Amino acid sequence: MLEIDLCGIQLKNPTILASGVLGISGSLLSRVLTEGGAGAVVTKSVGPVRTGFPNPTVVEVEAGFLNAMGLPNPGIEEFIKEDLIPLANKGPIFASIFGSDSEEFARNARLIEPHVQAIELNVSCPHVQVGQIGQDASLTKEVVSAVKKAVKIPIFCKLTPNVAPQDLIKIARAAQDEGADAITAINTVRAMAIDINIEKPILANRHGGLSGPAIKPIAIRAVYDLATSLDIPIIGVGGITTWEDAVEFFLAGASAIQIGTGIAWKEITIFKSVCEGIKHHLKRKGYANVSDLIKRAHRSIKK
Ligand code: RRO
Repeated sequence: MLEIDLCGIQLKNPTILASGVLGISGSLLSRVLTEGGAGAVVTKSVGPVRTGFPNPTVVEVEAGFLNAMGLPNPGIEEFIKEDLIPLANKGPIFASIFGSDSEEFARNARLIEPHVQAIELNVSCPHVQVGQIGQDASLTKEVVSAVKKAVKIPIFCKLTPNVAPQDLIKIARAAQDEGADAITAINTVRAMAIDINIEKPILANRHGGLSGPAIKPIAIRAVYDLATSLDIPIIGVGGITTWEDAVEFFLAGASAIQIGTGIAWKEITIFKSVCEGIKHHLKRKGYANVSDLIKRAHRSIKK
């Protein structure tokens, strides 16, 4: 009932660990698949070595978290050796990669391809320069095209909400035209918090990305709008903490969903509880599987 086929990859359920949360080590990725019950996991974004931004890098705000980690990672070669090789394709593992240009993206994709089932292109971090690629349709096109030529496994392009709504669709179409197999929507929302006592921004980087329940309606809007004009699957992400949230994403047009901050909100077994809730909902509604829900909220405008 919950099994899905995502770009030719069989998942036991439609819940996926979002990049950046717990995907920092092989053992945590493995725990999310087994103990957590996720259908697949996405790694932390990896690419050239980066130490990340100084602390504070995370702050809890109303209904969410604000982060400016700054893409900290040990470098793609080290991550493959330390974390992916020991996992030896234990479950559907998707690699989130970044680079400063299309060649670097393609090189990183080639390096990681043997160790994962799909690649998610992070062109959308809201507070680092490389995240600006995803704000521009032609730069996004170049990256997707280069990676598509470099690897055979499916590629997902993760988009930023930090663009005008019409540009979000243009950028997604550009990715689809160059052969992206799916779109992941959305990365975090550019935001800020200020400490009223020290009278300065709380994050050392000043700006950060907002995640958690606060951004769910923005993500729902993005998925809904994208579903009106794309032919490829959309992976919905942004503020999911309950099965009801997941169902809302399917109705908007998502074929699968990712959970990230929801783990901090609840616990690692959130994937299992969301799946249980979806299953009961499908039964109650008399649906056979998740695909019966996908895009149903569009039916009044699309007959
Ligand atoms: O590492 C980060 O600061 C980060 C990344 Br790569 C991203 O894609 N989104 C985000 O909110 N933070």
